[in-house]
Amino acid sequence: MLILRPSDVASSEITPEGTYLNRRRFIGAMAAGAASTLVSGPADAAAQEAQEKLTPYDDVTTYNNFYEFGTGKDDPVKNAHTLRPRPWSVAVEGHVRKPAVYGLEDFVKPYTVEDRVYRLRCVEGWSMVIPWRGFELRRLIERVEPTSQAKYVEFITLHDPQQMPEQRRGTLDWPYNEGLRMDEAMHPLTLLTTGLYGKELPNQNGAPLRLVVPWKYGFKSGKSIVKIRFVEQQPQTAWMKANGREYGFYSNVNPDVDHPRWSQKRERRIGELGRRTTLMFNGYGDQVAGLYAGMDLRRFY
Ligand SMILES: Nc1nc2c(c(=O)[nH]1)N[C@H]1C(S)=C(S)[C@@H](COP(=O)(O)O)O[C@H]1N2
Ligand SMILES: [Mo]
Repeated sequence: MLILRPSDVASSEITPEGTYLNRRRFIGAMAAGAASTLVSGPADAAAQEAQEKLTPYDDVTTYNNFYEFGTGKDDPVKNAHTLRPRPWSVAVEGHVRKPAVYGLEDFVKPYTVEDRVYRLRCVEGWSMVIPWRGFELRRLIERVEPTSQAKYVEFITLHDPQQMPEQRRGTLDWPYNEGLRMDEAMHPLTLLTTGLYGKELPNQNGAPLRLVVPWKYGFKSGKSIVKIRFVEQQPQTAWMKANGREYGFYSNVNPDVDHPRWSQKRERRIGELGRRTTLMFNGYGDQVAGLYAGMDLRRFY
């Protein structure tokens, strides 16, 4: 039997956007555990905390990548009203002892954490800082009891051209899918999110359930997930199928491995002028570098 730990942040404490930069809240988040911190290590903690402001809600929800609604940054906010995020169910299948179709309410509430502030680094060279509401994916994984054959987890987005009109076109091989190695999926930083800035996820951000893996490029964070499949072989993802030379399975943020068409050394933080240095593993190296010990990250990009 799993021990459920309800969020220790009461809903009455949820801070409205704009007041998030209260220094004490950030210190509180750090004390609560390494996994919930924005910063990568004690040495640069104070500096990072001072420098990294949350990306304004209006930018987070109007400048998006969600190709099911078009390829322009402002297409998702204009077009995603056709998505119906409720009711919603998620099928969990493959190498698990307890396959199931879950309604969102089945497990979300007791596991929910608020205010997980993560950087999101798009492979295109822009980034944001977003406070998520969600739950650690490992809670769901523990619940469905994967067998020893489960080596990878695949995440599959809704496939319904009525709700996602761009799926009538061949922009990608629909449905959008992504994947993680089992240890990456079990990492406490890996979230299934249901909200941001203390509110339900807007459709354009991947309502009602969206993966967030902060040390990887943004495209690994699949939106509007309807299926989670435990598999033995590394899945082919939508982006690998579109261009496997440019988009690998791991896709860890890595300033030393350029995209074939551009450098990944720097990034533009949305809302800021100028560029910042991109950090190895997006700044989460202290927590995740161990997952890749001994791996050639140029080969496994
Ligand atoms: N289903 C789906 N998920 C997706 C995408 C997409 O096109 N379809 N785009 C990805 C990319 S490239 C990025 S950078 C992030 C963007 O998330 P945001 O719009 O919430 O900032 O979502 C990712 N998840
Ligand atoms: Mo992206």
